[in-house]
Amino acid sequence: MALVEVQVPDIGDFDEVTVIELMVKVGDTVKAEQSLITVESDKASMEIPSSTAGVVKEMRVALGDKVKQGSIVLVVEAAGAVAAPAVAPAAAVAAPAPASAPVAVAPVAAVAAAPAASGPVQVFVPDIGDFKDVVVIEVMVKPGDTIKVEQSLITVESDKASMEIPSSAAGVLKELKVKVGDTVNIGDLLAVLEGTAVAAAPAAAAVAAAPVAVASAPAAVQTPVAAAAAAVAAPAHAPGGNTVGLPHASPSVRKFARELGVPLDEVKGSGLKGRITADDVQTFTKAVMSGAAQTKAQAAKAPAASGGGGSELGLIPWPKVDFAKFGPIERKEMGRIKKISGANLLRNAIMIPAVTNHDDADITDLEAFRVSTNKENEKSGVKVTMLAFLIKACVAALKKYPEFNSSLDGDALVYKNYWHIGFAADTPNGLMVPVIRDCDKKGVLQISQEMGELAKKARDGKLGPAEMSGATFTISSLGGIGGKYFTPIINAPEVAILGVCKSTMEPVWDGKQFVPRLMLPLSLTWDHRVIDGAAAARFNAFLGQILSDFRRVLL
Ligand code: CAO
Repeated sequence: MALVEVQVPDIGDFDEVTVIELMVKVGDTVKAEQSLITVESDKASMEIPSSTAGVVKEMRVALGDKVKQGSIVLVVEAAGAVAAPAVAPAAAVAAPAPASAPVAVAPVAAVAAAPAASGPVQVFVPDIGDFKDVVVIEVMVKPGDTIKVEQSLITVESDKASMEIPSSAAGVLKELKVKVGDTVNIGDLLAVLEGTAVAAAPAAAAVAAAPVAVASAPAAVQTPVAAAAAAVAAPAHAPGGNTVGLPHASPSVRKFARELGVPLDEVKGSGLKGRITADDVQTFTKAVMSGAAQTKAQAAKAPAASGGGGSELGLIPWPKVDFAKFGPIERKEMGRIKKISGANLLRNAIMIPAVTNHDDADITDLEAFRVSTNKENEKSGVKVTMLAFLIKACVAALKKYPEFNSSLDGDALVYKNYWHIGFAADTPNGLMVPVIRDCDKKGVLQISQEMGELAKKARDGKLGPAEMSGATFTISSLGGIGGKYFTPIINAPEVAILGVCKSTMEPVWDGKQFVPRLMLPLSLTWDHRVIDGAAAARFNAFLGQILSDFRRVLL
């Protein structure tokens, strides 16, 4: 068995093209004519076929490599005599000429009928190789546009290749004779330009060259010629295309996307058959820049960052408003923490069937106790806060109703036999949730002290990841600020969160009369997949009982 070096055949006028896809690997058995790699220039993409059957022994190219005619793609251990054309690079080079025809034609393509001066200039579809009835899949210009020589006018696609058809003349586009979905053939009138036409003499020459090469190719290499043509043409970007799976877009759109760093496979195509157009790339870029959408890479960096544009949920797009139309504006990038917490909140708000129960707890006696404790402990420097009592009370309620201290894992519930309580802290950088561990084992004084330290660290931006992880339940207290009730968002994978607002003196009916009591508004949000409404009401009621008589914590 002979080792055969498979080379890049004649690829027309392109000096160098980039390898954008490897379709085989070492050890693969390839057939003669099977596509090996996809290469791309700024005007066309094509697959390079194997001229021989056999087993791939060595890859000589990698993604991103630049190759040109004669570059060795890979080494095949040839099966049988078919190796001949491949080992004879000269023949192989000569052979695939027609294959390169659509490629070679593209940049020099449309032949101007009127070669000079001003006035109307007709632009026709040039020689596009063996392809007939190719479909116009993209129109890149519109009447009124000023067109340069060799500027791409349309993209056409056969079942085997896609290529851009450039203009051979310069001028203002007066009339476009084709539209998306039309089929065109060599010689069809494509456009009429007004202006100084530039005859495409070299283009015409190049166009002519391709058939000449084909015509002059020796009969013996006609088969590989055809093979190469077919393989070049393989539907690299065909929607739902066979082996390839590349996004469906023209080479210039690919180039445009590459320049912007846009992951084409994440762009939704609005063109014919879902083809991605330059406008789609622009729209995608704008959406990412405005924060309305995220690339998969961004989502991976901020793990919870999903649901950016809502497109995956089938939602209508986020409204795009030019606020400057209505008055002066100032645009400021959000900070990193806000972006991350925003993405988490969005996911949790969307994904969790959450319900919020509101209730009031009578903390008159507890507040009196807290105030007296703080007076007694004035010298210790540790101030006991209402939140510390709430943490202890919640631990008691979580122990009584363990599903509130659980997490969903598929169809199972994970009950945690530890009680780490997170508390929302308002910081200059945004919302953070430090976690106090093992609150069941700590007294109110120790919890108050740790809370003070963690809140300071949060505000100073010094919280480590370990200090923000592992919570089993979270409390969000706006008590120091104000408000009555709110609907906190669950901090997944926890299944419930308690929101607390400012306590106020209220007249409470004691059965005989109204008496002034200090009432603390509670808002408990819970995951309805895990918790039932009755359980939530019981949890709140129990919490209220503890807060109104804290001795119950001991029971
Ligand atoms: N009712 C009435 N007064 C309350 C109260 C309540 N429920 N809770 C606290 N207070 C009082 C305190 O007693 C304190 O008063 P004094 O200064 O007279 O003693 C004052 O309000 C300030 O308390 P604080 O907010 O500094 O302390 P805290 O322990 O209650 O809270 C912390 C600490 C870190 C939770 C808080 O500073 C904070 O960041 N809260 C915001 C949390 C938040 O943003 N939640 C929303 C998340 S959803 O977007």
